[in-house]
Amino acid sequence: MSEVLKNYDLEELKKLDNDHHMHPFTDYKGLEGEGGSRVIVRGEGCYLYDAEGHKILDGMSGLWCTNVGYGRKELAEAAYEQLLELPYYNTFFKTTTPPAAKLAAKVASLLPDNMNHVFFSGSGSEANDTNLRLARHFWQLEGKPNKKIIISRENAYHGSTIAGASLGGMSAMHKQAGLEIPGIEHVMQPYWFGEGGDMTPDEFGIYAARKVEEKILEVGADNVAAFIGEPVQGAGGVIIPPKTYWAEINRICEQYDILLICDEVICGFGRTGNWFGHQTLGIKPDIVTMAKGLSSGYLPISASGVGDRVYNTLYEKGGEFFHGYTYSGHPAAAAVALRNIEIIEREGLVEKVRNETGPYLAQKIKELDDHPIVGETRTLGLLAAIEITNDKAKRTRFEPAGKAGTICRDEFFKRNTVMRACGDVMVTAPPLTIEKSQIDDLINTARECLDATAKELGVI
Ligand code: PXG
Repeated sequence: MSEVLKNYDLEELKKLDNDHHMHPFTDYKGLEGEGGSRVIVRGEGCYLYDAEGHKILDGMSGLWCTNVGYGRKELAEAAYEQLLELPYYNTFFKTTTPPAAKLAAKVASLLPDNMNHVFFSGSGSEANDTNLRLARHFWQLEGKPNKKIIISRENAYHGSTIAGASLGGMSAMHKQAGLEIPGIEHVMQPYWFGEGGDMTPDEFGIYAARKVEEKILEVGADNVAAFIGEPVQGAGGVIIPPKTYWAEINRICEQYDILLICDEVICGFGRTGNWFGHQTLGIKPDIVTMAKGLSSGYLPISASGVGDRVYNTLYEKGGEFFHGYTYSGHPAAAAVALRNIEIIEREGLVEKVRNETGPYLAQKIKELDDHPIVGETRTLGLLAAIEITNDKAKRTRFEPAGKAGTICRDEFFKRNTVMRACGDVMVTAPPLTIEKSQIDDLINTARECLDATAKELGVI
């Protein structure tokens, strides 16, 4: 880091930020009222350091993305070397660069056998825009131009661009921009704790999947291009579908000839104990969205994995695909992503999550089940959630919704630990390098925060 960036005056920095910086997903007046932003200045392993010198355990991997942890010198070197050699060139107009070509091949080798091509974008949102365009273009080329509708789920998160937010099922986002765009339909999410009622999880998994089938029958299979889903909904609250759900979705997509888009932006690159969530959950995707863990967030890059069925149609019948971004396959970002994948392989991080830290996190977080305000804990690999409830049997919430989660999140903040609140669900997704002793710290802090939350709510 340059000295200029190190020699900041904290108060001045906060003022500049407050006066000029519009943060994402932020209530501007509210942020100012709370004294502005926390200034993060450094990262190492699973820890962040703020400008006041606090050491913070990052239970969220930044925003679900720093899979190999912070402070990886070799990722900085990969960027530096590539920036010196060739900082930028595009991948349009019959050109490529060594990192882009190698990364495409590497990512394809990790994807299913029938998925051999990759389209690069800059972010998860852009990749999902790409996917929407790919799916509609595919069906036009197949002579079925009416197959345009994309079915998604309520409370899904697929990004913040117009297509990303439309594909997502966050009603607050839709309201602010008059979304969703035409041709997108939302059905029930497979969220047993919140919406499963008296059904067993397995019954509910089938029930929720059949909502997709009902929607297809309602709008007509001849009008449906694709179904999109996160293997496990991340931002929605680490919603791990019942075991029956994805098998039924596979069946439905096959039966009605609908493309299956798997949004692996959070679940990819080891998070669930396999390279991808679709492997862990037995999903058969035609298109896969990747971002975040692809480069561990060190530089922005995303990718769409494109299955042979879609690719071959574009190849045989498509002519030019009129789509692409200035930064598609950016050489420095691609070089970092390649080195990042190398680190994940070399350090056996996927296996570590599957065999060691994933099971350990599952075991430790289960110990919180006895807490008076915990309704359920659930994990898959290094994704975990704690449901805060005011009635364990009825699975109901404290009023008003979201208050308990906010209190609990603030308690974590006070203890220099990051866990995120999705409404009243506390979620964690630590770096894949996390050690068992750090998982102990995370869960011990969680118990303290739940105690403090229960006290503030007048429960204990
Ligand atoms: N798909 C999924 C499944 C995501 O989680 C995106 C697409 C969009 O990626 P980009 O790179 O365009 O942001 C995401 C991003 C949160 C939070 O608060 C989650 C995301 C982004 C910002 C905040 O949990 N996920």
